[in-house]
Amino acid sequence: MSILSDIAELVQKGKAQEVSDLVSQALAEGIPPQQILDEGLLKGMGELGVRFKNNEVFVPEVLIAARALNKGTETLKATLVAGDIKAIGKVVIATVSGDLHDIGKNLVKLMLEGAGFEVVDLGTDVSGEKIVAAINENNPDVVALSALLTTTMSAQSEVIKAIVDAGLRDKVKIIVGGAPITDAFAKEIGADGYSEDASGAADIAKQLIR
Ligand code: B1M
Repeated sequence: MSILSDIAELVQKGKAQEVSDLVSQALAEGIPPQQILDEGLLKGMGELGVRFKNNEVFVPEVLIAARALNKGTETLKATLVAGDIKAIGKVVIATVSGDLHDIGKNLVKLMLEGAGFEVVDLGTDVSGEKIVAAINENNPDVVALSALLTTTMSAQSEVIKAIVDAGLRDKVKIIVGGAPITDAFAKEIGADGYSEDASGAADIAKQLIR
């Protein structure tokens, strides 16, 4: 389907407005949002990721592409997220300390919102201390932690420790994810749930609050 490959290519070129326009066009043509996400937006970022790894493109190009991808997912959001439904629960979400990657986190947020959760997004590079403060302030049912670097995986464990130390562990369920995270790692650090992808994270959050 050429519109999807066009989206993938425009993500790599960082053409935010064109990406957004083509996503709207794809939706108008009746292409399912999940397919636009997987075969257009994420395919583009996946291909760029390979070129990044091979030193064919560098941080600025990847940042511009990330902005284009985020703009595309924003355009999808209206379709993926239902309107005026009562929230089924509240989630505090963050990318952990030392980690600036937010595309996966944003997708998890989108899927959680689509599943009916209210989501408090603390952004990237978030410390355990800030997460503890956000739990006290927002009283969430679930804390969702993302990490994309092998060097920041351990920060997920530090957040869980901070939550335990603050005496809040019984008050929240904790889910973790991100490319280097595995189910075994999640269990090892004492998380309640793990998913390798964003829609799975929303399913697990729903199961955990049941
Ligand atoms: Co970064 N980066 N990056 N980067 N970057 C990776 C992750 C890397 C694999 C690239 C590579 O070398 N092949 C590599 C990590 C190596 C490692 O640790 N093993 C890497 C590196 C090394 C770095 C820097 C150190 C590079 C440098 O400066 N020399 C630096 C670190 C900065 C920092 O964070 N302190 C860096 C910087 C950047 C940019 C800023 C340029 C940019 C981020 C922009 C942004 O996010 N706004 C960037 C990007 C875009 C990437 C790649 C290309 C793409 C990541 C991405 O967004 N993928 C990435 C290579 C790759 O993955 N192919 C790479 C799409 C996204 C949808 O997938 O985030 O995995 P992902 O989310 C998935 C799942 O993981 C899951 O759901 C999503 C799919 O449905 N998921 C969860 C994520 N969070 C979840 C939470 C859950 C459940 C599921 O529950 C709570």
